[in-house]
Amino acid sequence: MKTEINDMIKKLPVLFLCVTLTFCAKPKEREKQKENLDLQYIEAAEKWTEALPIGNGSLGAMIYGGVAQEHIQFNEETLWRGQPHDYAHEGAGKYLGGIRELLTEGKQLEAQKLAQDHFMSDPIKQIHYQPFGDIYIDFKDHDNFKNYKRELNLNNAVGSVSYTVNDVDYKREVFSSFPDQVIAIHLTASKAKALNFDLWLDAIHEDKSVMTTNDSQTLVVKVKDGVLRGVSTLKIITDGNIENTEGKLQITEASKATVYLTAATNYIDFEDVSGNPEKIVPETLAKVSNTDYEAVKSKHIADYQTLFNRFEISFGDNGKSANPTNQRIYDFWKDPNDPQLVALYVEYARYLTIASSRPGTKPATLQGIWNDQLTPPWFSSYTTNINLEMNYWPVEMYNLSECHEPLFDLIEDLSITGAKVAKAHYNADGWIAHHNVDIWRGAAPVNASHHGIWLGGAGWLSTHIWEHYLFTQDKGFLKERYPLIREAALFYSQYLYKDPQTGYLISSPSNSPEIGGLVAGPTMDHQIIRALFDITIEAAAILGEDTDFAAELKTLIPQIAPNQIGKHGQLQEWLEDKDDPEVHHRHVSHLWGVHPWNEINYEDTPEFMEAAKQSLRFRGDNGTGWSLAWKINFWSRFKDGDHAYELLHKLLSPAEKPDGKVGGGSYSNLFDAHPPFQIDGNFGGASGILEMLIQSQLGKIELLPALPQALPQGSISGVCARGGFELDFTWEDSRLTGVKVLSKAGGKCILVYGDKQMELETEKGGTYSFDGTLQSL
Ligand code: FUC
Repeated sequence: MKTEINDMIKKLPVLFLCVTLTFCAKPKEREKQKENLDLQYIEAAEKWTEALPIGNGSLGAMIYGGVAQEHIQFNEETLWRGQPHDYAHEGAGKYLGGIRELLTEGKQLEAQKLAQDHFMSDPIKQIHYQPFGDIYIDFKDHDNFKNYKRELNLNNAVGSVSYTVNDVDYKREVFSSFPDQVIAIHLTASKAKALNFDLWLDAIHEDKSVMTTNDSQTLVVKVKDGVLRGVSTLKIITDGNIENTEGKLQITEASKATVYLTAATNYIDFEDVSGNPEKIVPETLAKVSNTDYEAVKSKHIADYQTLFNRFEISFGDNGKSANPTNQRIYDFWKDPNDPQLVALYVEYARYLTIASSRPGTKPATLQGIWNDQLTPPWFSSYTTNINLEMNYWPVEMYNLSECHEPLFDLIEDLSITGAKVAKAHYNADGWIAHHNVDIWRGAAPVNASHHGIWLGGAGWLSTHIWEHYLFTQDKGFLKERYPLIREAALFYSQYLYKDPQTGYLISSPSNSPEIGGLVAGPTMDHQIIRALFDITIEAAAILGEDTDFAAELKTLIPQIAPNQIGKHGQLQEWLEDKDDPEVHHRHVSHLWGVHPWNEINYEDTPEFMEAAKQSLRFRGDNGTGWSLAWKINFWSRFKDGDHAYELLHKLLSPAEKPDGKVGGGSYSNLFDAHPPFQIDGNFGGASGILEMLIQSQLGKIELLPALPQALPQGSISGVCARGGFELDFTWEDSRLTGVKVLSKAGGKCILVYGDKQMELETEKGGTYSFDGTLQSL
């Protein structure tokens, strides 16, 4: 008895501590549920899109996981072709009036020609993001192996490869550390001195050199047609012997070895290339090279988990999560009944955000930070007529708000280069960006006039600043970045053109991305400009600034060409009623007002909602990866979760099907396939899944607005809503069972579930719990 009491007493403080911790736990301290969050394979990667990505925002790598030879292809985000350059075309503005007149007269081809000859970026093309280098590790006599496993663990952002040769277990771990700015590779063998390998660096650049010392190698690359050079050094620490043999580090009789690699370029910003990678690289390595591997790993995991562990999502696990990821993608195509894969897709997008977009880094490109080609698809740059923004759709919702910052820094750069373009091309103040941007922050219209002259860039990007404010309620942030919004609005206020035919203010010349050529007055632009004017007015009022300018914008809004319903019952894509229901183009730009924006919604404009749905039906259910992803978001806003899930089914199906068909879907490493690989679909798809579960665009938080039948049970926690709220909620049998709201900023919170609505005044830091009928607990 005494012992039992003693035991109880011993346990008491522990129990008490647990209770206290649970009660006090802020969402960021939440322990991550141990759901299987591994991407896992029983074979090495053969293709790049089978390799597994790691990244710390700037330093990324793709791990192939070969047995006889490991190949780790790596990138550093500032290695691009080209040089500081002002792409504005001096004198272009002289032709603006002529282009507009030709469009008004219906002479589209002449307008496009005039624009092509005199109005385009100088030069007409932007430039490419570059791969950096390759790490190779050759293992002797490892051809006969068993128990092979290759994994990427999303819980700690560590990739690993393990297998057995002659009863010796070999293991590699690879990660990219944000705190230490290195890629770390750790190799072990279960038997002493069994580790023997050659290690070296290489690159596919023509201009490259490799220098080897006792325990390190340095790769220097120079880009073609440009001023940037990259320096990368790896250093090995091992209990075995190291020899420099024919330019390779030969390691023999080791039990363990750690390789640290870092890389840098001379890029400082879009105007300055005076950086000194020869100094940065050894300094970075010196800080880490005497540190024990386990310490570097722990620091990496702790840093990563401060971001990753804020959020959890689960739809249950029907046992398929034990299967290799490539098999799961294939099985999902046959039968989309693997709810855990849907949760994994969201968590993977969060992983990719953290890996490609950390404060202080550049935003995620079309491929994040991962690229192995000297001439990658679409330059692996920033396409702003959908792709760049899509990369950031889920970032606030899935609780990675600070990872949004690189986008705001890019907007800051564009406000400088885009101001020159505004002057040179439109004789206007403020700033503008067209459909493509590169690391030199080119903002002028590129490629061809029929799609390059698209005027939505500055407006759409600026809405991200407002969204960040809505989610965080951070007025300091709004004050700091508000000038970007105001200067974009200033541009449009001067650029809008009174259509001689309709009398409306229209956007001309422009384009409905990337369909129908150069036109006067595409619907999307007007939606974007209205949204921008609205948020400028609201932000100015919050900050107590720019009263006169806000009043001017208020008078402009009703003059802008409105949304219109056409003869097929569709939302018109253009000023004229000329939509062709047979055209199944991947872009669905005129539905911008449904998602990501909200001027078209069931409450205020149900008839436009129906028309938009009609347009989406005409466009059909096929598309490139990002197009499928956008359609998931649309169908969620249309509150048709089952239709949204049909699109998700396509997005989560193999990009390369066994029947030889290649289409929008997922590669075996779960990278989105346009095809080719584009990361936007990963982020857009995750956003679409979240939009099925929670929407907050109309000043209310709607729970399970578009829950598909395929996801009847689940839980989500740490998901964010506009107004500064963070929510945890659960559902069973397709019905809400409970919800908890954390109010980060105080103020009114309106919760909606089905036909129930609940309104409460919250206090900053307060938490509020409800049952499935929204009754307070
Ligand atoms: C736009 C899209 C293409 C592709 C490219 C990067 O031009 O129309 O589908 O995603 O961006």
